[in-house]
Amino acid sequence: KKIVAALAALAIGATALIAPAQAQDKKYTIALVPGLTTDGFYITMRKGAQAAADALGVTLVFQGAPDFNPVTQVPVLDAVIAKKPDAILIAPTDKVQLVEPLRKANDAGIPVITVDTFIGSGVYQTGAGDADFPLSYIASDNILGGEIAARALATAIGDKGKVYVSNVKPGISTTDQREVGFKKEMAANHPGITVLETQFNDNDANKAASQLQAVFARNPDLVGVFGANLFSALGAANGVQQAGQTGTVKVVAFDAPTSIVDNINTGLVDVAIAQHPAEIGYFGVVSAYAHLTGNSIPVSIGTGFTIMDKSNIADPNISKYLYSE
Ligand code: T6T
Repeated sequence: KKIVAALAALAIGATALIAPAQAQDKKYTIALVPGLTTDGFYITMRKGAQAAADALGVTLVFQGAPDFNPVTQVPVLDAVIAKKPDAILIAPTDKVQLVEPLRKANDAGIPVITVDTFIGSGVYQTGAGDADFPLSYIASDNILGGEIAARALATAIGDKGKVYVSNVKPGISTTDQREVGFKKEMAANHPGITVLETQFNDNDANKAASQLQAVFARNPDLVGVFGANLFSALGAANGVQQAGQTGTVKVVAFDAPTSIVDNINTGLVDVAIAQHPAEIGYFGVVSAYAHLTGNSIPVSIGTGFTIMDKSNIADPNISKYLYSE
């Protein structure tokens, strides 16, 4: 019996020794397809992904489209699939339109993890629905982010008056959820606030700025705006400035490009809600690697927020969450 037990222990020991060595021999390539390439949010995500890739000896390929649009993202994805990476991390630019293109990757045996945005309902590996095949979803809690934005804007405007959401376009999981969270919080806890119709800017800051001025022209008693992503927020803030309403029309911004610091310091933006995109990238690569080396991974990983305002923006523990350029 003892001999059998000893042999079994040896066998287990031997596998334990061999498995990591084999894993190290294989040089994995992981592709990261962002929502778009020229966005501080995804540039920062790439840095986090690269840090994990360096630590694990993985090759990271970063390939994306210049704008946030399924029409330009799908051909990039097709090109990435054709190169047969070991895994794909992707921020799908539409929760419906990216399902079939991503299924091609899955059918080709390439594991898919979505980062930042999701497809379908974002609840994966349930056996229900036709879009639950990705292995994991790694992102901010965007409903919560919208609620935080609503509370911040309510505080800034003394809990009363007209506000609206400057948003990208319907169908993007993240920004849809931020709007849902924002409206839910306003309806539940801020009866003195009227939320006007959402303005969709197609991720174009200039369009968001013009829309701010048009909404203000129709509603001279406008007191606040929630910019639901980086370009929506910067555009809305520029619109407030161009309308000569700095400090009168309050701005709560989702995302934290470096230019937000000036906007906060001059009082143009009251609060910025920074996501932690480097963490999303880091844990994306670690999760893909864990899966490729035979380990199970969480079906979802949530990353946090850092709330920035005039009182804390100079603190390095806060400003370290500003996005890279
Ligand atoms: O807000 C981020 C990201 O979370 C969203 O999905 C799309 O817009 C950003 O990239 C900011 O521009």
